[in-house]
Amino acid sequence: MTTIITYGTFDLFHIGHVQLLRRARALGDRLIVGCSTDEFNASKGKNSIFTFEDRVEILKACRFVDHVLPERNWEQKVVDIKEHDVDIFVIGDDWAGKFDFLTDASGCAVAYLPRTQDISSTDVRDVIKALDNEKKSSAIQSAEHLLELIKDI
Ligand code: C2G
Repeated sequence: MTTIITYGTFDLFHIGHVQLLRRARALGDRLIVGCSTDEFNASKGKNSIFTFEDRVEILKACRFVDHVLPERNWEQKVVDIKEHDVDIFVIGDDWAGKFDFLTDASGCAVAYLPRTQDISSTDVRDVIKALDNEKKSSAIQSAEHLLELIKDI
């Protein structure tokens, strides 16, 4: 039984997350995901749109994921890897080199997978904001047009 582990925020779940989880799972028989809590996110300087509880449920619904645990701090990885008898730690290559220490610290292999281009939770958030602004300005325009019509009565 080859066990894989990865960690992340996984906010506004998108194809980049799916590809990462699919490829991570393909490296073994079981994939564990550490989902960043809202508090840990704050320490990463991130505030997610979806709550921790919702992000956990979405990950659990993903067919590549076998188990989800809370990621509360940077230090827990070594303990998690030993506790769950993890063989490979996997993460996107935006983190390349940052977790090499895990091999010496916990005896697992470390794999950095290429990030999926042109998609991020920030991009998705920006698109939603832009659509929202568009809707607001068209609502204002139609209200102004209505006011003009009323004035002319
Ligand atoms: N990812 C990806 N392609 C994207 C976006 C994200 O492959 N276009 C990967 C990231 O490299 C990461 C995972 O999806 O492996 C989750 O990404 P985030 O939710 O942004 O996680 P992050 O903020 O990088 O937190 O302790 C590790 C941290 O918790 C990682």
